Amino acid sequence: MSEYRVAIVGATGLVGQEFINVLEQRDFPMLSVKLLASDRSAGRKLFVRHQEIEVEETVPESFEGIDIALFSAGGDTSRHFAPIAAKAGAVVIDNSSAWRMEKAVPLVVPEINPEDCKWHKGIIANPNCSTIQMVVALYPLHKVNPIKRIIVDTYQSVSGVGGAAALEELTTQARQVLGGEPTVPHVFPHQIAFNVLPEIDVFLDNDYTKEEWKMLEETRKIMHADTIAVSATCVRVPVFIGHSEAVHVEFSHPMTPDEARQILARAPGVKVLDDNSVSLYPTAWQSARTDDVFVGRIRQDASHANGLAMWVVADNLRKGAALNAVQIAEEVIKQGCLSSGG
Ligand code: NAP
Ligand code: 12T
Repeated sequence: MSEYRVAIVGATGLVGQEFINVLEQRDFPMLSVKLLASDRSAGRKLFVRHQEIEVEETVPESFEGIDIALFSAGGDTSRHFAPIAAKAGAVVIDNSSAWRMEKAVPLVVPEINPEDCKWHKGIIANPNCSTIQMVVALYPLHKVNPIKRIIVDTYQSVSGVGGAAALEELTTQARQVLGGEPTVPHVFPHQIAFNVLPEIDVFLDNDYTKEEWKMLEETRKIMHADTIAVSATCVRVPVFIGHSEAVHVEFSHPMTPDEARQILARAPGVKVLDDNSVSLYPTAWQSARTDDVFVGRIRQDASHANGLAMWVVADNLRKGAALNAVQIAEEVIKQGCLSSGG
C-alpha cells in the first residue's frame, strides 16, 4: 500500500491534536507528517506515533512535497494558504468555513456524498460540526422518504470555538460562580458557566446567526437537496465536548419511529441508543472521544402527521471535525483522486 506525506495546519490546536489522535488510531498510511502552526508555536514539540516532531511556522514553502494537507487553523489561514498548498500539488481538506459554499469546492460527509470528492480542484471542505452530525442521522431516512423541512435546536459545547481558551473560560467561570466571585466573559459574549447563550458565530442581516445559516446551506449542498427547508437555533451550553441537537423532521410521507430506528440501526456511522424504559438516550458526556453519531428519543412528532422528532449527539472534535476530515482523506485515496493538477 502507498503511504502519503501529510501536513497538519493548526496542529497545536484542539482540532489539530484530534487530527493526530485520529490519524494514529486509524493507522493512516503516513510516510511523513509535518506539523504546522503560527510563528507563536514554532519550535514546540508534539508526539506523533511515539515520535517527537517539531512544529514549524506555516509559510508558502511548507507545502512542497505534501500529498494531503489537513487544515484547522481558522478561516483566514485557510483562505491564504489553502490555494498555495493546492497549487503545490497537495489535496487540502479544510475544516474552516472559508471554502464550504464555493461552487468549485466539494463539501463532503463520506457517509453521504463520497462521490463529490472526485471533482475537487485541490480543496475539499469539511462541513460545520453541527451540520455533519445532523445529516449523518437524517440522510439515511431522507433516501427512503424525502425530507421537506427540518427544525433543529442545537446545544453546542464550548470546544466548538476558541480552542483551549474556551475550555479554560468555562472552568474558570464555574469556579468563580461557585466561589461567589464575579465572572468576566472573553471568548463568549456572556457568562457561559451555568448559562445558555443563543449566539454562535456572527449575526446576519436576517437575524439568524451564521452558524444557523450554515446548517441550512451546508445541508442542502451535502445532501444535493436544494429545496429542503431548514430553520435552526444554535445555542452554546456549558459542556466541554459534544454537541446535542433536538431535530424535528417533516418527511414527504409518514414514517413510524420503528421504521426510522430500523433504518438508522443499519446506517453507516450511526448508533441508535433509544430505550425510554431505562432512560437510554445519548448524552454529550458519553459521546466525548467517540466516533459515532448517536440517535435517541425517536418519536412521532405530535405536531405533524409526516413528522418525527429525535435527539442527535456527537463529539464535535471527532465526527464534527477531525474524524470526518480524515475519512475524506481516506476516501480521496480510495478513489485515486489525490493529485489535483493544481
Ligand atoms: P485552536 O485550538 O485555537 O487552534 C488554532 C490553531 O490554528 C492553532 O494550532 C494555531 O497555532 C493555528 N493558527 C492560528 N493562526 C495561525 C496562522 N496565522 N497560521 C498558521 N496557524 C495558525 O482552535 P481549534 O478549536 O482547534 O479550531 C481551529 C479551526 O478549526 C477553527 O478556527 C475552525 O476554522 C475549525 N473548526 C471547525 C469545526 C467544524 O465545525 N468542522 C469545528 C471546530 C473548529 P498557534 O499554536 O501557533 O497559535
Ligand atoms: N463558530 O467550522 O462557534 O464553521 O462552535 C464551527 C463551530 C464555526 C465552523 C462554533 C463556529 C464553526 C463554531
